[in-house]
Amino acid sequence: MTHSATLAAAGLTPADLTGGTLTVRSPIDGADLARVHETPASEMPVLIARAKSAFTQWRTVPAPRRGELVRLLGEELRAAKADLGALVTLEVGKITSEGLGEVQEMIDICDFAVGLSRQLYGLTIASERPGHRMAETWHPIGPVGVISAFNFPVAVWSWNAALALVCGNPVIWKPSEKTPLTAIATMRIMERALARFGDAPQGLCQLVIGGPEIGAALVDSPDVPVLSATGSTRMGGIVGPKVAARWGRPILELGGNNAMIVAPSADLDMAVRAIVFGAVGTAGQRCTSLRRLIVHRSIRDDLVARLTKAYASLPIGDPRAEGTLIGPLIDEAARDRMMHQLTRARADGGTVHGGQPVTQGVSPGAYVTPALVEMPAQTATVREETFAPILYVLTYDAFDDAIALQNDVPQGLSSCIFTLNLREAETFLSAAGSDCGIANVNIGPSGAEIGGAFGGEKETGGGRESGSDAWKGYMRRQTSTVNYSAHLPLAQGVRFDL
Ligand code: UN1
Repeated sequence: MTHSATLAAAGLTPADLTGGTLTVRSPIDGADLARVHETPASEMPVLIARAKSAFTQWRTVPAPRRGELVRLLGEELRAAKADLGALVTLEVGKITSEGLGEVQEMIDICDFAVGLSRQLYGLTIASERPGHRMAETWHPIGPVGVISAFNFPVAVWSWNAALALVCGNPVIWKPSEKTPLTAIATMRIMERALARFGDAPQGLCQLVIGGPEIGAALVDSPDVPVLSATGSTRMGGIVGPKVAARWGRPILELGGNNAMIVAPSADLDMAVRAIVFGAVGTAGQRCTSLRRLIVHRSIRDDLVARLTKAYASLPIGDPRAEGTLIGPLIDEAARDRMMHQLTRARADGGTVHGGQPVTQGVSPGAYVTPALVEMPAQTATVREETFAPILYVLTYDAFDDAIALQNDVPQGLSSCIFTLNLREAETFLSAAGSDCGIANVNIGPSGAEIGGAFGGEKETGGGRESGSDAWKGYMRRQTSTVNYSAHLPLAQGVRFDL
């Protein structure tokens, strides 16, 4: 399929693609895809006001009816899955099956949110006073700002939007400047769902396109009570304090430095498959990508040999081609950062296998061979997240040391262990085990299902999105006490008789 056919199939029109100031290039071959119109910063107050006014209507629509909108969105996404998936591939460079998988993740969260729209459960609480009833109720909170990253250009919006909408909140979305096209195409799909829904307020779902100034308008506005931001720790370090300073609620999903402990009893065939998908899938550009292997000394040489063999045969190239497993990095800057980190790792005493730019047999783009780096220790280089397929290999002797190494990085997103030893598996999951938001046994760190809460601790930012009770982050909690007696007893037995 030509690029223009992919763009057209995803519903993008010449007006979307021309006449603007933001240039979009495909990482597949560097082709110019579009010049997209940016939202003038001066318009942001109007757009935020529109969301605020949509809120006053949407919050009173019964939640199951709000769920109907998300159900329709799920239907439209099912119909558009192939076309939107292909656009994700074109704009981000993910292989076809991962582009489709990203849209499936959107469909899954819609299904989850539809069910949730009938389950925004509160509590009844036993009152200590006679003739009193206590309850906890969840209410809509207001416009939710979503700042998303290039690597999951549409799924992360859907995690936030599907929950925010059933929770009664409008959504304003600022996608990465690298991926406005998938965002525009997603809004078209949303518009179809809104049209079928019928009477949703204007301004319920808005898209704004542009750079830091546009993001700052959302970050700084007291009319955006929840701001969900996905991206680097550096970005979160700016956004989080600003939102907190105006008493807003940040939901931050920032860097990861995800490890796998491979214990002597591990099923190595399974471990190798999980390692390769975790480290080189999405060209190492998931926040959950596997970045560190912590391997027991007794199996280290065997595992490294198996991995170097597996790495040698990985098909790298056009992500649209059948059989390709590694597409390009998002841009040249990403490739340069990868090469820079490998130079640092060598200077730290690391032995690097792979990690070369690929220029033969591929279109112009930031194609690389994934790197496996045997490290003498967990140096400062290893402790940094690099958004590229670099896998550092570290060695351990005692199990406690493996857990200590796993935890001794600033980030705390995802983690895993391969072991058939129950004591090791349960210790890893215990309070004294992995300190990450996600901890897995005998599967890799990436590719989480939407049913669980997604996010992590420490420099990962502490936010939770997607499943479980992450919806509570998009609502305000109200505790109410009703006195149906003819007396006015005070709590804690306090006497205050007039
Ligand atoms: C991200 O990289 O920002 O768990 C999200 C995963 C995907 C989501 C990744 N479901 O790898």
